Amino acid sequence: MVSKNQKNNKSQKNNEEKKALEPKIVRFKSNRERVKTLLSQFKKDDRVLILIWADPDSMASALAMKRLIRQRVSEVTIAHVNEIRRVNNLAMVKLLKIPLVKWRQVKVSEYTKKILIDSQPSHNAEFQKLDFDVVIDHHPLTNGWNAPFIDIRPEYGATSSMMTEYLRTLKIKPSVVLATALIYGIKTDTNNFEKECTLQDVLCFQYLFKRMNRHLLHKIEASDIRRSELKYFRKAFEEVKIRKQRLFSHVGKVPNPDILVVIADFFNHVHEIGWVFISGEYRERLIVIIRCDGYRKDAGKLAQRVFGNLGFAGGHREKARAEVPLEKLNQNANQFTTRSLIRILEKHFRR
Ligand SMILES: [Mn+2]
Repeated sequence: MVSKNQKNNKSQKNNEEKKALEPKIVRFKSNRERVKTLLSQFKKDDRVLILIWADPDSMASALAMKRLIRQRVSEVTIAHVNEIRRVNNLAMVKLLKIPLVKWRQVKVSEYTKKILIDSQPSHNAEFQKLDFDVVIDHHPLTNGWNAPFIDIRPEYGATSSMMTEYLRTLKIKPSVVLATALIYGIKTDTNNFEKECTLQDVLCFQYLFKRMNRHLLHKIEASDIRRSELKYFRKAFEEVKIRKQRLFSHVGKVPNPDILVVIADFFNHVHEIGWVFISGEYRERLIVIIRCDGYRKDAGKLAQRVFGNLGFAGGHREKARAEVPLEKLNQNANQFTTRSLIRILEKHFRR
């Protein structure tokens, strides 16, 4: 019998051993060699577990991995460690029928091989407990782990692009569902190619574009509001106050700050409105979403100036966000109103 203490000692020792590990990176001469080495990790009777932190890129990449190996092994299961909350991601799972199981429901001992995709073992406490056979990712290389097969390419905008290359190398034509998933993965992780990415990401996008279904993609991208969240739109409309081409609305308590972003983006469509400020309360914090046209305006700088010393504030020229603990504003949650929002911001526009 192993006592709890012994067990703790053992896991502590394991953790220390893992910390000292450094992933051994093999440089492949070609895509062909890389794919061959990947496939050589698997045997016909292997039961394979693919583990992900579910987001569009990881889900698409896991689907592609399943497609690559499903006929070469006896079983492939995709498990996710996080709760999927974003409505777009829920829509992706539902519309593309992505076969996912929750990590809690997985018996790891039933699997002979484990794959980690779009993450590295050091990224998450659950991942850290496991020894992976394959790790494929596009984040910067981290220490504290190793695996028989490693493919880390930080210059890539998305793991979906890397997986598209694997498919192409094996001349596997992706199905409509898989192509649509991979396109959405690339679009999300590169922020529609606004973030840093490589020519490879663009080429993969072009290759997948002919094979995807744009109606499916559009429905996934457009689904960003829950039915239960429509009432916050009504509140936002009731609260709208416009001062000199600046639109303000305090929505009050929200179950998820994402809805404030959707509302702010909506009001940013209004002609002749230069600035949009939408605020709400989430977990004892005031969340302020800022939108403007970015022309001779800088939302990020304004957020910094107004909220920088109170909490988190930042963003780009046309989009910004601030999160401030309500106590720092000397306000009770129910005392904060659209007028308070106007008062905080207007003095920064006066010269
Ligand atoms: Mn990714």
